[in-house]
Amino acid sequence: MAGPKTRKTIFSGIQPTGVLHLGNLIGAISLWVREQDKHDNIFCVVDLHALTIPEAIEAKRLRASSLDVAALYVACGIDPDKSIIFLQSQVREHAELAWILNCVTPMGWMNRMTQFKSKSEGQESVGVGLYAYPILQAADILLYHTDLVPVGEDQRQHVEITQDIAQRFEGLFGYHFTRPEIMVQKVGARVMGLDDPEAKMSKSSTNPRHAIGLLDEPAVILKKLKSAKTDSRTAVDAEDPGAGVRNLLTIYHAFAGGSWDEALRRFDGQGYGALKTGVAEAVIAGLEPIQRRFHALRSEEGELMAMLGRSAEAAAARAEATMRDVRAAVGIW
Ligand code: AQP
Repeated sequence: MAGPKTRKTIFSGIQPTGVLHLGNLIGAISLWVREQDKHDNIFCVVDLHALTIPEAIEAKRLRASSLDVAALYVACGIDPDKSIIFLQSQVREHAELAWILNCVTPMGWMNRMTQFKSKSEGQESVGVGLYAYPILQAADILLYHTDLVPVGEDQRQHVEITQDIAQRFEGLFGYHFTRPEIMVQKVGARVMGLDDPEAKMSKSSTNPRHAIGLLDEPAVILKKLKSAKTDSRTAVDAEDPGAGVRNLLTIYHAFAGGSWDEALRRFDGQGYGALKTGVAEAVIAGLEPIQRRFHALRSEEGELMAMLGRSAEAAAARAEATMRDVRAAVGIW
């Protein structure tokens, strides 16, 4: 019989809906890397979630995009010997638990989800999958009896509803899921768009100057940062940086290391041109080894697939153990 857990279980994932950007790296992946030696880690490429906006994904590219994201996890520093890295669609229990949780989650709870409101805006037809997105996410998290969910600030509402769903399920069926807690970065939990410091940096923006992709070339990174929106002032005021400048300092801080105060002091009084060049230099230097490792990993697709296959087996064994009890609790086979 398994003894009590000695380490907390971490679960998190990213949708393979496009090239990952600095928000994904700073808000999520770098937090996973920082924490991975302390915990029992499970990192997923959530390709089933990517299906929730079918218009936005290129079906033919989705399999390749999922491998890109998995390779980026490793290239950014997730160690497959310390962490389970797998593709969500390879562990069928995610969809099975999501269905069961769909049946116990009140629609009123889903109607409050702000991400659904923003992602469904402007869509001609909205699929039921997008509406139920947080329930699939709850299934991902609960399946592994996750203690901590390291994500960007935008995911707080989804982790909270996961706790509510777990509580409701226990009330109905008497089965106890571990209640997950959110874990966010102190600085960088919400990286903003370079073109609009009031909007979250996102993969789905159509403005080419909005986000820095993790695979962007140095010249592209410099160009995007040079065009980043700041404000009508000309020099950095560490006491009161505007939203755009604060965002650039957040990006710098993530790559330069050190404290937030050091990042502020480093550019205090300097012109915005110098700030943008300094941030670009730090980003280019930080992304260079990631890009090198990524291309090496992608050139050995067989090895990448084999690693993902082993990890999917490890994840499936854990997911199946949970599902045996869940099926019995709800009375299905
Ligand atoms: N701008 C951000 N700042 C900090 N963290 C962020 N994350 C996303 N954007 C930022 C975090 O990255 C993880 C992966 O997110 P996702 O792709 O699964 O979903 P998302 O939040 O919808 O991400 P995007 O990039 O905005 O993609 P699209 O445009 O496809 O929706 C999560 O931990 C998220 O918090």
